Amino acid sequence: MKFDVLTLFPTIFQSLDESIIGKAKERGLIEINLVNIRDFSKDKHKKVDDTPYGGGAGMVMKPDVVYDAYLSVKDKNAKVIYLTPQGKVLKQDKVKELAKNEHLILLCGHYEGIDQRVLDEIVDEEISIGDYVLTGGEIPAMVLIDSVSRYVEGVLNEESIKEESFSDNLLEYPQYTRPEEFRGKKVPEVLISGHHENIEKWRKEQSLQITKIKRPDLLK
Ligand code: 4GY
Repeated sequence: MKFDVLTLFPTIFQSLDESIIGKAKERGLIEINLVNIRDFSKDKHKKVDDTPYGGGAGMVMKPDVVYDAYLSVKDKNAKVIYLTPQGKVLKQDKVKELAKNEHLILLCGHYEGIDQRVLDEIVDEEISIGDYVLTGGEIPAMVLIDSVSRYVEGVLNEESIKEESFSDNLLEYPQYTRPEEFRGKKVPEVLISGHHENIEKWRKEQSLQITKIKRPDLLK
């Protein structure tokens, strides 16, 4: 699966070189192509933003520069996503849906945002990662890449996929590792018993209880 990311701050995405997503890149399971929007400024000062018409604080990203960055990766089969608090709030079902795409183009705004005309011209879908305001779309784009990549074949081990579909729409049961006793607290007996049926039953119960207590809205 390929992600093209249009951004003024490509170095923000360096954390995607680590851990599971970094491995997935190395193994060629996903490709993350970072496109620096500034490279498409024709201005001698590499200007990418300007003051807003009608006045007001801050700067607006120029439509022509963003459009030329988009043209460099344009693909009729790709979906163009703009990360914005105005978008539909991202949920796991949507994450799974997005993972069916072979090619996504993620547009990251910064400052006061991007000129509306180029958004109207190129954006297929607006997505928000939650009801709060960030300084740019870069962190939301990384959230989308990370969550979607988990559904790309081979990125996670098959075990975790099975366990996840088993506990669909529930919160995870608690996990324990050695030592068997920590600050006077023992690991639940059933997990040491080796009785796989009982362990499965206990975990399912825990998932349900924890969901009831912490996120009852998920059960409705
Ligand atoms: N929340 N979910 C979000 C955001 C910042 C100015 C447009 C969010 O997705 N994006 O807060 N984005 C703004 C910053 C340009 C995006």
